[in-house]
Amino acid sequence: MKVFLVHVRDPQFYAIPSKRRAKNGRVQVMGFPPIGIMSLSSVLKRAGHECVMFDQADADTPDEVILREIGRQRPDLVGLSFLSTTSYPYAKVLARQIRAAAARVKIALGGVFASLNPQLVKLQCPEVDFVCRGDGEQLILDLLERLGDPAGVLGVTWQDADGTLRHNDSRPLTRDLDQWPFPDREGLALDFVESMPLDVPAVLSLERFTTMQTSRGCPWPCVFCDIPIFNEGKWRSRSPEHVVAEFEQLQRDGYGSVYFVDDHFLLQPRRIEAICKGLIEKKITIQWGCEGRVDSVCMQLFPLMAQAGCRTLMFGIESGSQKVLDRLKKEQTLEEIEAAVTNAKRAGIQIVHGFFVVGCPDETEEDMRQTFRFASRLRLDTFAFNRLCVYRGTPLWQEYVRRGLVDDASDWYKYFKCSSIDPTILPGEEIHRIRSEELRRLIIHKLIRHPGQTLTLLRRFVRHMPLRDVAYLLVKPFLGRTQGPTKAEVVSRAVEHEQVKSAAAELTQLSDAALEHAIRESRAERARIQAMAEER
Ligand code: B12
Repeated sequence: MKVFLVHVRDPQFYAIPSKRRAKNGRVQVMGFPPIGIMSLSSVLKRAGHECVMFDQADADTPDEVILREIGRQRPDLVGLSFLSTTSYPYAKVLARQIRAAAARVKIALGGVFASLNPQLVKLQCPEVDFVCRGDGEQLILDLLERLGDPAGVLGVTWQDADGTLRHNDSRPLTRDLDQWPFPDREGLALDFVESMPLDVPAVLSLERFTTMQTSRGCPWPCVFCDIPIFNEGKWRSRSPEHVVAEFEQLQRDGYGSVYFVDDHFLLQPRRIEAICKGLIEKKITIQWGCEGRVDSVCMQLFPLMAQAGCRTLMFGIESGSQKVLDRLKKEQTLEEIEAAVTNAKRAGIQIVHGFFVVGCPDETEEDMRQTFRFASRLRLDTFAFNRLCVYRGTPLWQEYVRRGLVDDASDWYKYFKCSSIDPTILPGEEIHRIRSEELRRLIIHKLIRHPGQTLTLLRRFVRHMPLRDVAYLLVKPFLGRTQGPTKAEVVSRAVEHEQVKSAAAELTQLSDAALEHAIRESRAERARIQAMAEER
């Protein structure tokens, strides 16, 4: 059978101009590859199906091309894959357009957001035939065998001929992840460029970049995260041998850099030790990065990890106030954070990153300032201070429902900056002011007290980015609030600004009628910005 898989995303999160191409002629995208559809594609191809992938970040295949190809090639199934609440509006609009263009094609949706809200999504998107929950590998194979009658396909939510909503039983989580082939990375004509995550999109390396998933899930109870629900509180992993074999394949394919998208890579010391030893033994030269908790029992393995090519280690630090950490149910201490960062730097990990959140429930101005003071004590190379947001499926969402701050029936497809709905949080403007002030102080502190560390990092950026863009990254916090993209941002397209995030949140709050228009407008706006950047 023929399957089309589309990775739906908000293109604003991707910044490299469309005309830029890798040496092999492929369009370059700054961001992560769509490893979800790549995983499904290899499973489909191994089973003898035909599979064509599209990524909405690919300027060569805008939606019109995807629609045209659906009309021309008439696939048996179109699978739309998207991760988060932020990309749901795009998935909804695309599903509608596909239905309008091809009345009979079967459409399936999958990914974290769809998995957590299946009935609601199915009712709101009647154009979609199947909402698929959880792991998709076996599910999509089973679905292809029962497209006409999916009653027996575990993990599918659908509507029968009478219009009755059917929510098939869930699929038991498979622990044997080694059974699946490596993702089909070569099936999509795109090359990816590695940048710092989310709010610091500075280019890290121009080596061929990809992501890898070596484990799924995280058992910790942080109130802002929905991963424990998505994975039923379980953590499952691939064997070290399977992971090392994938690295060997990637090395043969010319990749130079890999980032693990595991929810908690640092969970099991014996497995990590075996992976690192395997990478060293097989002479893998690929540099890699991962994220994990600071209280990891793997800390003594940091030197071995560095030796095995671990260049980047990202910690979910969240706050420098123990009170806030406890409120977020982070179950980690400030001492553990300091120990983890110090040990990672001592071990020779080149880039140690701290993810922080501000605008947390019950966080006072003093707590927030304490977070920045704490960050300046840590030997972090890079850091990001994002506003805490709330998503359905998380314990925090449930708390807000109980407190009457969100309405589960009408808000389920929205997400909010916590500061815009929770009265125990400082107002957004206040947070912005304190954050800007403290960020400036932190940057000056880094420049004066740790000039070597800062220069090493800047040298890395300068290797791959125009000097003016790097300079702009540094001075941006000193420029005050800007309206819309500044000239320099237009030039680099490598600097995200807060408005993009706010616009993404607002988009999820629009009525369906306004949605299509808003997306069209924002795409037109982006095309204008891009054209200006390319003109220069
Ligand atoms: C990597 C990652 C990113 C990358 C994006 C990578 C990409 N290609 O787009 C970056 C860093 C850019 C990112 C950004 C954001 N992310 Co993110 N991200 C992740 C992370 C850690 C891993 C995703 C991944 O690669 N998984 C591996 C692949 C193999 O799994 P998968 O895609 O889920 O696919 C499997 C199944 O879902 C299923 N499946 C998927 N699609 C389909 C389709 C069909 C038809 C079928 C049958 C099956 C199926 O089959 C696949 C194989 O089993 C997840 C956490 C997680 N575990 O999912 C968070 C996560 C998805 N992100 C999250 C968030 C909030 C965001 C941001 C909004 C953050 C922000 N404020 O900016 C942005 C939004 C970006 C966007 N436009 O969507 C939340 C989403 C919560 C929610 N309810 O919305 C998550 C769950 C993290 C969390 N702990 O809460 N993210």
